[in-house]
Amino acid sequence: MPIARNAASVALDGFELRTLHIPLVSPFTTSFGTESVREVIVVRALTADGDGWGEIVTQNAPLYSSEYTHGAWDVATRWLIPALLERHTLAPDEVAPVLEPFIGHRMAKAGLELAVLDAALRSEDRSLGEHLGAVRDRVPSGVSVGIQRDPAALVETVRDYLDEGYVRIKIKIKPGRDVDDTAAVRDAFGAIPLQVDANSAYTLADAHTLTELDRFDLLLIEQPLQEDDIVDHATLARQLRTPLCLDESIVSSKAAADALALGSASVVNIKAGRVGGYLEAVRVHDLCRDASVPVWCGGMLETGIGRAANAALAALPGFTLPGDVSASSRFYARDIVTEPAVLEDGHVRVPTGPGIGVDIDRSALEDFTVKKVVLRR
Ligand code: SMG
Ligand code: MG
Repeated sequence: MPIARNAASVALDGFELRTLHIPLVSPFTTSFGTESVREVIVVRALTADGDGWGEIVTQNAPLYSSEYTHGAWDVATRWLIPALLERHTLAPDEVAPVLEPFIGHRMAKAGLELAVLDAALRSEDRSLGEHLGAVRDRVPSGVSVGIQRDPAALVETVRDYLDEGYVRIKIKIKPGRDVDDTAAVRDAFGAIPLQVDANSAYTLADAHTLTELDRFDLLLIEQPLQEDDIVDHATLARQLRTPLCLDESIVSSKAAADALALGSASVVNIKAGRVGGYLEAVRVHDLCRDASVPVWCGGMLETGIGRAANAALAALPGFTLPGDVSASSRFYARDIVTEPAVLEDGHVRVPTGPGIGVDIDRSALEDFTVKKVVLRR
């Protein structure tokens, strides 16, 4: 089946940006901190043919990566949006080249690109899944479990997610909360599909601790070392029996190619925000698929906008491992789309409607908005 990845140009009138504060159903703790409220930027592309929606997946603080919400707002309003508005018409695949002179800020760029892509696809009555090359109508759903009070509490939290039907468990680890937490989950639930994510909390000097995890037959260890520790990750990978997966380090398809060439990873977590957009995410997918490297779709606690887009991305053929594409209810009691992602038999459905395939719940959007600006041509 030929994959059509060109979408029509849109006549851009402007962009609306909103910062939202959405409460989480429970605090989410990683090796770098705890979050109770999701601070996120929602992007609305205003075009002659209708609106398009995107999401900038930064966190409130620059702890996962160097990007953070206030910084993304600043660079988007001061530099990125003005550059895009210089163009009268714009195709989705022109967004990245127009923004390319501005270094970094990939999450901000990705959110803007998604809004333009959504507007273009809606105007053509085509779905994002069809556009990206989805081959499945639903994707297996894994869940990312934050660090809990103690291993016993972790077991109870994991039990609830397994009861809901999640098909793969990922637990967050950090020094001092690694081997015992993993052992507790293995002891309680046997051979479930299980993986761990360190969010860069270790150094090569901790290799002895990380090799202890080999005995748990994990699917993978995600991002044990720092973002730019690409050589150290290769050194560590040679010492581990468990597959090493990179998240933070894979900031582009070039970074992915470099990591694979060096042997720094044998699995790749693909996040559109981290690599600068869904179109670049497809390029990471394509090169990993060519190299027979399995990939899976990561998450950034997306609202219904990014969650729908992630389901479409995760339906591409190279996504052979369950992703962090969970039900909206994993994080939110109230989402900002009218049909939030739900778990059905351990899977999330790939939306089939035009564009991202979900509609915005305008009253929820208003209720969570703490800041708003409209920039027009
Ligand atoms: O959206 O399900 C989700 C979150 C998945 O653990 C998750 N994301 O490093 O993979 C990761 C983290 C990044 C966000 S931590 C605040
Ligand atoms: Mg991760």
